[in-house]
Amino acid sequence: MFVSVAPVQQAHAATVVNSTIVVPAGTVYDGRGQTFVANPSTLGDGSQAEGQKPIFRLEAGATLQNLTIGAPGADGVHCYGSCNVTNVTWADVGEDALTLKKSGTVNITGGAAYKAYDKVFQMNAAGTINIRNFRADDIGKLVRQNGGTSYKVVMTVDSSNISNVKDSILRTDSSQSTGRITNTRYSRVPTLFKGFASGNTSQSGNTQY
Ligand code: DGU
Ligand code: CA
Ligand code: CA
Repeated sequence: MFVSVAPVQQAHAATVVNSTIVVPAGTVYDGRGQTFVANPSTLGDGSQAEGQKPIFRLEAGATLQNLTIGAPGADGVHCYGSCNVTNVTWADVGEDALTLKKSGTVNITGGAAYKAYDKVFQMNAAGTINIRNFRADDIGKLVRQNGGTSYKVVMTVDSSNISNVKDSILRTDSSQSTGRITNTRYSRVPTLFKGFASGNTSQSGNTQY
C-alpha cells in the first residue's frame, strides 16, 4: 500500500499548512506525531465562520494517522467518501473537526478533540460514523448530522470518554438516523442523544462520572 509520510520538522515546531493536503484514494498519510496548523490567511482562522478550507482532504478509502491538528484548525478534515482517521488529536477544534462530504463510512479510532465551540464531527452526507477509543472534552456536540436533512446516518460511539458537552453527544434532525453509545464514560453531558426518532437510539455499558 502507498504511504506518504510527513516531512520531518524541527522538534516540536508545528507544520503550517498553506494549501489543503490531499490524501489520494486508498492511501495512508502518516503524520509521524507532528502537529499541523492552518495558515489563517489561506485556509481559515478556525473561528465559527463557514466556508473555511480543510487542512486535509481524504479521498475515498484514505487513511489519516498519527498527528495533531493545532490552532488554527480551519475546517479540519474533509472526507470524500469512506475514510479512516486513526490516532488524530484536534487540540483546539476550528470551525469543526471533520466533515463527511460524500456518502461513506468514517472510522475514528483513538485520538481526541478538545475545545470545539460547536461541532466536532459533521455529517453532510448519508453514511456511518464509528467512533472508538476517543476522548472529547469541552465540546458543543460530538456528532451532528447537517441541520434539517433527512438522509440516514448511523452513529456509533464505543469505549470513549466524553466530558463537558454543551448540547449533546449525538444529534440529528432525521427520523431515519440511529445512534448507539456503548462502554463509554461521560461527565457533564446534558443529554446523550438529541433529535432521534423513538426507538432509534440505544446504549449499554456506559458510566457517568
Ligand atoms: O445550512 O449547511 O455547518 O458543514 C447550513 C450549512 C451548515 C454547514 C455546516 C458545515 O450546516 O456549513 O460546517
Ligand atoms: Ca459549520
Ligand atoms: Ca465546517
